[in-house]
Amino acid sequence: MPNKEMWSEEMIAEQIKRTSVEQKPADVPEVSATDTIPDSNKRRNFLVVGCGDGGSMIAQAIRDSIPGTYTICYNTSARAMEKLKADIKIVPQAEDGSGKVRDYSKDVFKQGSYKHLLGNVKAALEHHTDIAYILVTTTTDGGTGSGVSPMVARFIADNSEIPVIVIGVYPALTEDATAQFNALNWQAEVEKIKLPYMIFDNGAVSGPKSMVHRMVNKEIADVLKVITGDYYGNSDISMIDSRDMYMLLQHTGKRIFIETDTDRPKTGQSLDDYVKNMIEDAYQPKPVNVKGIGVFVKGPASMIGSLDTSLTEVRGIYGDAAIQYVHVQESDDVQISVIMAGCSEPTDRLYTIRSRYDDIMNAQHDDESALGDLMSGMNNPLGTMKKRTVDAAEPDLSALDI
Ligand SMILES: Nc1nc2c(ncn2[C@@H]2O[C@H](COP(=O)(O)OP(=O)(O)OP(=O)(O)O)[C@@H](O)[C@H]2O)c(=O)[nH]1
Ligand SMILES: [Mg+2]
Repeated sequence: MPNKEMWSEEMIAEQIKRTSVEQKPADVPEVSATDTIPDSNKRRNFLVVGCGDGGSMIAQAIRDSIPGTYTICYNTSARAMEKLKADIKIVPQAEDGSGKVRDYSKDVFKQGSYKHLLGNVKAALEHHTDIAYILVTTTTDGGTGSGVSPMVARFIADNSEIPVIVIGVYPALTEDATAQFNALNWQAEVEKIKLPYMIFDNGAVSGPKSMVHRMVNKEIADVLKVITGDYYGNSDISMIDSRDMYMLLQHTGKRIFIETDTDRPKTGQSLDDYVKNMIEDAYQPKPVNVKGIGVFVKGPASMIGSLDTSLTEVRGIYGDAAIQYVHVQESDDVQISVIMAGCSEPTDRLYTIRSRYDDIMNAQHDDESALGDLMSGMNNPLGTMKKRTVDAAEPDLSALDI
């Protein structure tokens, strides 16, 4: 009987195959099965890379709400980062904001920040081997986060093996034309980098800015718990495990819409109706052309027994998904969630951004200066003054005596 050290690769492969189907002959030493059978009850932790002010605040909100999250925040403004809670903060020296210019932010990043960022991402992945997804969070209408986030996400995805998801927030329609312009440019770049992404929307909430930010950030952290496994555990009824989640998020990819709620469906209310309401109320543009759906239902036996998880009506409206995973779990508390992946761009919302931009720009008139008319026929009452000569070599310090 060979001991483990003497096994050939073929023997190990054979043994892994056996353990994965749980056939363990008594005379062969046991090989840990954790590599072959993913533990579905394991948390799927995040490394979050926050870009810019808003993106870093979102990273912080996720960190506050989901234990096990590791955050790296990148910003061009050090002031905003002072109070921020993050595991790593990266601020390029001598920078102070981007002035809402996306290209400026990209240039700064390309000049060297990318090396610091990647070094820190790699170190984090080495120390935290339980990280399942990397999230790149950003607002889409400033300069810093909007400018760098697509290239940051692509760059990390190209240099690590962990799946990357981009999370962006569209601006409220009350933001200026530059904001609307930046958001459309961000959207175009995010489609170009071909990574899965989620969109949240400051325009979906009305109220004072700080409140809107807080609510949207909280919502982002909340729906992400559907991915980590915070909300759903093992179930002997029907299970979405880590591989299913990966297929939905990464393989189906494109735009991903996730929504979750804790209300119990009203008596007689169908799951279709419940999910339609959830989509209406989301702080995200509605899903379009859905290709993959994950349905999660957790609740008492009386509730889960009466809900039809096929979502025929929802699929009729938002896209008849080619693949559907279902999780049903008996539990005292209620949690109902959907993941809709493979969505097309949220075209309707993008049109509102464009028309807001047009409205502002069309309202801008370059008023002709009336000064020429006002001053015609006037002469200086003091007569013509001699032009003062300035000595370029010697500064005029006279003003300092005042
Ligand atoms: N949801 C949300 N939106 C925010 C937050 N902070 C700022 N915003 C919004 O994000 C937009 C862009 O602002 P910032 O995130 O500060 O932009 P930035 O990436 O730092 O880029 P610059 O400041 O232009 O260099 C504005 O419309 C803000 O109202 C936040 O914490 N959450
Ligand atoms: Mg900023």
